[in-house]
Amino acid sequence: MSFSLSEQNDTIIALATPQGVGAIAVIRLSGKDAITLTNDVFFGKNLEKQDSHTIHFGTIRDGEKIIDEVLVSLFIAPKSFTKENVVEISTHGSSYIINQVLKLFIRKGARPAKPGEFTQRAFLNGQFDLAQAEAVADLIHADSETSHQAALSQMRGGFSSEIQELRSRLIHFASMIELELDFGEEDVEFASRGELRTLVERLLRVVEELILSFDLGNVIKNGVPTVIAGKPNAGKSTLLNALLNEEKAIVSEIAGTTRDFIEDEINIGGVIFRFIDTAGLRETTDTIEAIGVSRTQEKMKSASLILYLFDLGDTDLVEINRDVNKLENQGVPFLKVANKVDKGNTELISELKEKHPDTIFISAGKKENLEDLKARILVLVNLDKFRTGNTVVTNVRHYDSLVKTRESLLDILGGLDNQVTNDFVAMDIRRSLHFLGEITGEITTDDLLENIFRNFCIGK
Ligand SMILES: Nc1nc2c(ncn2[C@@H]2O[C@H](COP(=O)(O)OP(=O)(O)OP(=O)(O)O)[C@@H](O)[C@H]2O)c(=O)[nH]1
Ligand SMILES: [Mg+2]
Repeated sequence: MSFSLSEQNDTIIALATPQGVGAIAVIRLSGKDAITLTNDVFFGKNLEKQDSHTIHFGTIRDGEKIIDEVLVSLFIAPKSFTKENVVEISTHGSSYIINQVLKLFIRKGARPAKPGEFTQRAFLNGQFDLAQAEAVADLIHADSETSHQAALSQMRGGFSSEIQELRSRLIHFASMIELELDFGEEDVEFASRGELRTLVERLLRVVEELILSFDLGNVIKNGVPTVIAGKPNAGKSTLLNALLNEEKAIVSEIAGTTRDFIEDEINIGGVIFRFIDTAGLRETTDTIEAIGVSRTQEKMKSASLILYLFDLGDTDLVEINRDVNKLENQGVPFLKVANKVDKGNTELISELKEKHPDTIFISAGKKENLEDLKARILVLVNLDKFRTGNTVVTNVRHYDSLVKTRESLLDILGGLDNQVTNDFVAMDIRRSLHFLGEITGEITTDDLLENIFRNFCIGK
């Protein structure tokens, strides 16, 4: 464990709001002496005689010197985030005041909190399980509506309760089989192998679904990788700039302007997209441009979405059909985007409307129809499944444990198929239980805990 038991008894203190100047700052204390220590330096009501969940106005003083007028909120154990006594002091948000208050408390016996120590105490005191504790960190770092939703639902335990229920059913089987082992040579069967197989298969389905959701979870956290691809001069860089509302990429009438890829994030309807502008696709003898083209092809393979952009004035149906065919074979979802609609070309436009009715006509240069394009992008990535509250795994640690769980579950099934002896089945079940338990924190190692809480910021 990263903290010794005696450290667990300390009263810890940290700034809970961001560093820097703000209208107010909140300093948080947690521990047995949180209220006594505060009462010592607070001039106002006697805090030790007040109810939990009350707020009190007064001054913080260092001897005779008034440091600030403050509001003190009291949370008496166990009705607090950490389940310990917690005091939150709202001061004015100057770094001078904050430092004076922190120093004063540390002189009186509080200890500066380590990163994540508040959340770790909450976990150790049974406020929530490990998956939920990690969700607290994800929630703080969530910067879009969808990633916020994912973290929130995980913090509320949606993810853990599913795992816990399945795990407890498996524990039942484990104990039955252990019991059989106790009977040694006798031919008894407490645990029906048929039922065990059914349960393991069900578990496998859930675990596999969670593993699959990791891709979606990743996308939610890091943005949907979206590649803008097409011939040189199609207007790819112009489109990136128009979506970003800034002149990020160089635009010119020279074909082959963009050589390396350029990327940036755009929030569309609460979902973060990572747009990647690429080198135009063409056969080229220029070495550097050729490297750019091969990078484009790599980016296209790993994209979640491709915007296939073409210049209405510089292509024909034969070429479009050929490109669309290639894209269909690649298997990455794509949108057909016809650019430079402001320049016309009525013939090709009407051909497209007939043969490719799903084409979107835009003018990147004049910023026309971009809202339509955004709406179509959102439909294509379809995150609705997630919005309705389905469980999404966003955490690499959970993902690892799930993959290991899957392996050991498959081992149980393999063992049943090959009619291995009970002790082998029991061993595989124990392994599955171990990995499932790793996710919720029923099974933890010192390294694991330290790793998780190290990623928190101080004050959390
Ligand atoms: N009329 C018109 N011109 C446009 C439009 N979009 C882009 N252009 C022009 O097309 C030319 C090429 O634009 P870019 O954005 O550099 O094209 P690109 O696809 O990034 O080209 P490469 O980087 O060479 O692959 C520039 O002169 C743009 O001003 C549009 O919607 N209408
Ligand atoms: Mg370009």
